[in-house]
Amino acid sequence: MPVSRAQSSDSRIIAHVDMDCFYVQVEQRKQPTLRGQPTAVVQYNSWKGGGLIAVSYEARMFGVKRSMRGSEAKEVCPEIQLVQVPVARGKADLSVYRNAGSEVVSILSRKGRCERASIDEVYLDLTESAETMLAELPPHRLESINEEALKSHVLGLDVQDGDNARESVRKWFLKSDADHRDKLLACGALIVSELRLQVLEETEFTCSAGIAHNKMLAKLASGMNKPAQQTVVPFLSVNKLLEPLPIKKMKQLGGKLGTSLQVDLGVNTVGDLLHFSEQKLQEHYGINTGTWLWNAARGISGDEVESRLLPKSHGSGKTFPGPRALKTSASVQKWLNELCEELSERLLSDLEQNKRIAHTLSLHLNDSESVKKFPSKSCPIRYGTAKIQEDAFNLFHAGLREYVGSRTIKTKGNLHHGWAITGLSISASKIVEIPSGTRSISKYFDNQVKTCTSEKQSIDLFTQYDADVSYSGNGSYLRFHSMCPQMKNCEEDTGNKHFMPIVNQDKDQNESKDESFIPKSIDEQHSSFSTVRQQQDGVTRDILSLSSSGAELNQKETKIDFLGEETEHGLKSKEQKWKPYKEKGTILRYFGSHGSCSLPKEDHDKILGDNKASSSSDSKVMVDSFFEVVEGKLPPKNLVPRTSTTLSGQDELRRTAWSYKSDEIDQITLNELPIEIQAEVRTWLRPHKRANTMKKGSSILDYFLPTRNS
Ligand code: DCP
Repeated sequence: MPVSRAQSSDSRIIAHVDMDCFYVQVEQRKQPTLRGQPTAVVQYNSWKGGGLIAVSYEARMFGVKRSMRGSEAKEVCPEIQLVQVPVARGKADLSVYRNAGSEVVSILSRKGRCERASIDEVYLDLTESAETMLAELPPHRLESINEEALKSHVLGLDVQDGDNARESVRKWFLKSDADHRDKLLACGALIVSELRLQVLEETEFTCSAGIAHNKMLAKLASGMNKPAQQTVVPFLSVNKLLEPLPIKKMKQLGGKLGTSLQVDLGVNTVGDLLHFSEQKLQEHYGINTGTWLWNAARGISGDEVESRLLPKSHGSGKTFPGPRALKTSASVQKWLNELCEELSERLLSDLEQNKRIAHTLSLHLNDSESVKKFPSKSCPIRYGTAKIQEDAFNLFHAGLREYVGSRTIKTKGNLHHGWAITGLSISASKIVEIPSGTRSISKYFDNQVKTCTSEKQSIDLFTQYDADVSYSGNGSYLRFHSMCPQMKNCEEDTGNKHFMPIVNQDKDQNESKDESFIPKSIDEQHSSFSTVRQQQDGVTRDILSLSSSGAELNQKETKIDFLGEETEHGLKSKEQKWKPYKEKGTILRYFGSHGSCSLPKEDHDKILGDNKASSSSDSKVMVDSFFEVVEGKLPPKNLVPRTSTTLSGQDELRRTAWSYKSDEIDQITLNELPIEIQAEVRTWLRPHKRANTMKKGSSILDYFLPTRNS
């Protein structure tokens, strides 16, 4: 149901930019010989030449439509060029189009808040830029108006033919006594025309745009004059635009609500809707929807342009029409595996490029042969292809149980009666950015790693992390667990019990739970996340856990059985546990292992000298040494300040390992910590000057560990 939002101002300048026959343009850029030719992009399924999903404007002139199949298109336009969508994993691979969309977004976002609405659509809030332009160099003081802007369609302008139209538009731009809102719109139109030119220059793509005072009107306008044109909606022309509009063309009215307006109230156009009072509409559709409808009919909409350059979710799906419907668990699993592999790649690339993680995995299925709806299911996401595949398949079974009732379900390729999957899609949503704090900490230490790597070891040694992160009110808890390969054997058995609450999407039962999975910080591109419920100090917590790259790590994690059973895969032996205190000091361990990273075992032993010569485990040596440094057990001679000028070989090793100075650390990072912690970290990072006060339960540890009562 639409949500009514108060309109903050009727002077906002909002643009909606929509790429023209987008997939075709992407293909034409790849193959320039296709430019100017009737072209269409067809689906992977080649039956009857494949279904058309994008049609060039040249082909449209021949009557080619998106609803056609390739063979039909050939009939109406024999010279049409049909380009097949790229294929990967036996299905359409849209990454080339997605990436092309991102190129455009990066250009459009230069002038204002930018919301990526789909693969080829963007909303822009240009209010500030337009106001600045109006204040500093309003259109009527411009020496000339660019040609692209002069080609604008300004609704309500009375124009007859091409030349006059351009002259009328010029006058409209230059009108110095225009209404303030129109002046702002004129500025917005100029800005959009320049942006569109930049898009063309930098990407070779054309786009069309609508410029208005809100999103709803801008979106309606952008499609009015395509391709490669823009349409402006002055305030006084809103009614003229809306009144004749078929009701179903309005955003959010294409479905049941629009049908109800037609059937129940006899409303066929937006103009018809104007005859109903707000109260009447509220009586029919409730207070909120009633008000929304009343406003929409008058072009009033308070929807804000959200600041979002990246997609809200990632999804991968495939349809299996008619005889290709999936009827066995094995076939569903095969395709789920393909879809999950793609999803996993996209999640990792999002993590790598944008430092974002998703929280919810959802499975949607369609059985078009049945009237019964296949229930959508979701659960917290665990990163790593194998885990996503496993979880997705378990979601399928959870859905299937519900769908077919209590009958026994066989899972090994046996034919099932009573279901046929015609659509399968898996998605990852609730995507959040990882907070910057530890990003900058990591960046700092990454630099250290790179520095020391060139001297000592490969950076690859440090690409694996295992971290648990949970949020517990002000007692933020961050758990970083860094693993050099030689430390793997020291993995603690945390006793983590992974529970994957399967959420019935339709009921969204566990939605609120996900909030507790908000990570405080994580930064590692090859990492893998999972939500786990951990029993600690007698308290059960939901924790997002980050482990090294995906499937490979399954063997050292407790596996989840969706159907309630819990199985253990290669859990570490009890002897390999960390000491309890050390288990908790994971941020210290994180720093510690980075500090230690430059040191091969023998060097470590050298540094540790008598103190740790008899240690039994390489990794334990490193970690213990770090903790002993932190606890002030090691003599300060091991902590040589970076400023040392003449270094012996041993000193050189120490310098690389331990001499972090607070003034070399990104101040933003420190400033993000609570005041009392900042002071302590600074002291901590100058170990040679540090007083011997670090104890168990010190404030830095308190900060990074869960509070006892949380
Ligand atoms: N698309 C798709 N399947 C659909 C609709 C669209 O795969 N049923 C893809 C192909 C389109 C792209 O999304 O190129 C953008 O969709 P649009 O609806 O914006 O259509 P176009 O950009 O192709 O054309 P137009 O210029 O009319 O916007």
